[in-house]
Amino acid sequence: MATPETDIQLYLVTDEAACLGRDLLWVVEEAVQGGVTMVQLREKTLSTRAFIDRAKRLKAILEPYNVPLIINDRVDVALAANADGVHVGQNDMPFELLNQMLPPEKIIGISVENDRDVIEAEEWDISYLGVSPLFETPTKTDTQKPWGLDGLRGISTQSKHPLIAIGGINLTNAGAAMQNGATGIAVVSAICSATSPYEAAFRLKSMILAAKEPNHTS
Ligand code: TZP
Ligand code: MG
Repeated sequence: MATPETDIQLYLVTDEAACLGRDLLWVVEEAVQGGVTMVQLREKTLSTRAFIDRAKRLKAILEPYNVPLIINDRVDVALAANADGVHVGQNDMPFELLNQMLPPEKIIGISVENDRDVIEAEEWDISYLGVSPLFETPTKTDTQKPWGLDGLRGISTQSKHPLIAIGGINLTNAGAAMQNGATGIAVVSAICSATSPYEAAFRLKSMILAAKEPNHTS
């Protein structure tokens, strides 16, 4: 497992429907220019071939910015597109198998939805935990109970892994997530559905950086 060169900070998870008819690759590039530091390609309906094709095109866009590309669920697609890593949930490829299948330099992220998931993941050499969902969100509804800020703080006292909070995060609560133990945040709609994905990413990134300042008070 690899650690990303820099902190994950602002992680964009893609959702074509959330892009409101705009080109997904355009949305992602705008967001990266605004400050996104990692991108996850999350496709639930594409054929394998179309998924690989999209991943390759996204990789070519992200490479000049030195922004890693993570593939949701599909280790085969990640390997075929030479992506930088894979993100899995609790019903996807188990960590031990993923770890055997991926070269050691690849990033592995895992979603945790309850305390047992967190404890189990402590044993594993992974790049980050996705704290999922932090808040309730219409973007993904097949989840367990949201962690909330108290739950996030609890994980941060317990886990050695970087914590990336995801679910219902936007400009109104990104700062609170950071102040309650997140090392970074992941968003879908706050960027994909924003009028300006560039502007949304820029503002979210500014909040994250402000919350990371040692004498930050608010
Ligand atoms: N995993 C947990 S919540 C979620 C995913 C992919 C969706 C987050 O979407 P949004 O729009 O940022 O709430
Ligand atoms: Mg999954």
